[in-house]
Amino acid sequence: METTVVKITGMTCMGCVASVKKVLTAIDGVQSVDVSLEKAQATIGYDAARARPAQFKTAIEDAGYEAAA
Ligand SMILES: [Cu+2]
Repeated sequence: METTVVKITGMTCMGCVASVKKVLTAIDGVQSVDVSLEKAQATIGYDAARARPAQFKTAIEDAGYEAAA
């Protein structure tokens, strides 16, 4: 399993955290998601054969937040 950290701008409450976690968890190949409001980041564990980091950024942005790898 690969792990990547994505910085996220725009999360203001636990609802945002839940939204981000939901969209990331829905991506095929994602095995674990830890979203921190304090650190403004998501730590994502994934199968590199099935998911690519670019997908995480897109999913976060589609959910209404800014993402930077
Ligand atoms: Cu919120």
